[in-house]
Amino acid sequence: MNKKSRLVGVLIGVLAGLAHADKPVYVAGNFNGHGYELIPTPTPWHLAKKKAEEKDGYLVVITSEKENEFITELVRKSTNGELCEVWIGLEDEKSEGDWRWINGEKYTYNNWDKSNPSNSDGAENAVQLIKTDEKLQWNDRSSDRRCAYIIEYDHEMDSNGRASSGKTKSNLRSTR
Ligand SMILES: [Ca+2]
Ligand SMILES: [Ca+2]
Repeated sequence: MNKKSRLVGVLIGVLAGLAHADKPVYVAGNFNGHGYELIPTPTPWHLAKKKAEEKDGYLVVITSEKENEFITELVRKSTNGELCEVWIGLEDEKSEGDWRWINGEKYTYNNWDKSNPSNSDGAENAVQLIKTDEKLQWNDRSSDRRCAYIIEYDHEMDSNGRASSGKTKSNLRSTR
């Protein structure tokens, strides 16, 4: 093996090591005219909700199988093929078992894990995605837990993969 191929071998080893990192990284994408970004910073549910609102978005609302598939792929992309815990915008804080999407959309589609919602210790009122049999399914969890989260926007992300909020868009339009 010459020097160059040894170097290539080392580089491949380093890249393979990185590929096994299971911590999520930032990713963004568009689906059905909406933008989505996965924020990897472990964050309690209420703070994640607030951060999404500050960016003129909301914690992701999943209302169809197709949207669920898109979200699953987004999470895989963020973690090099793995699946991880991620907050979504569903809660039953006001009334136990009365699940509500935070953007007011009707709760009809669901993707609960078979042993959830469990409301364990009477204190699980926010919903996270969890890995079950290579799938992502829903689990109610204490909102104090720190998880990555997905922000959804009612418009697509810009070509740089950044959040292009309504505000930013109109700013761009007014820029000559
Ligand atoms: Ca509950
Ligand atoms: Ca639970």
